[in-house]
Amino acid sequence: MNNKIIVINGPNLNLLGEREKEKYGNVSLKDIENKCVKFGSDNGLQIVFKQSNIEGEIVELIQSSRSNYSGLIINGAGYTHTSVAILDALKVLTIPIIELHITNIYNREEFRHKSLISQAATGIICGFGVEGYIMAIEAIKNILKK
Ligand code: CA2
Repeated sequence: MNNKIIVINGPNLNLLGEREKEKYGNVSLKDIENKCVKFGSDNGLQIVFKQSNIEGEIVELIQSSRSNYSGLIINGAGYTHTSVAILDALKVLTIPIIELHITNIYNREEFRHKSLISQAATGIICGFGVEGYIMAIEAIKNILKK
């Protein structure tokens, strides 16, 4: 175990804090990254933050996490509801995986109620706003401690 955690963010999350602030809050992805890195270092964990709008790039990030990380957090954004490729990539991993959503996907439109990637997740956090990122790091920290 190397205490490194990768946080993967899917499409459009690079726009956080710029649009739909009532839904997603007014902090940017960079603000969230800074908060996560700080929380990680206070807790003996190295946090590596990534974002991509491209499905194949997300698959590659997941594949390359296999031997380099002790845990993975993913906000698959729109791909959550559509991507068999991301599910298949996650299924290969043996490290803890937390699926994360800023909003509660179950009180939104019906097409968001189905997550394809949940099947590969150790646990799911959704609906707690951007604080969910810290909750997800804490969840992995507790799993790794066991
Ligand atoms: O609640 C979440 O974290 C979501 O993963 C966000 C996705 C959505 O498709 C999922 O159903 C739930 C959308 C990410 C779009 O991010 C934006 C951020 C700012 C402005 C516009 C879009």
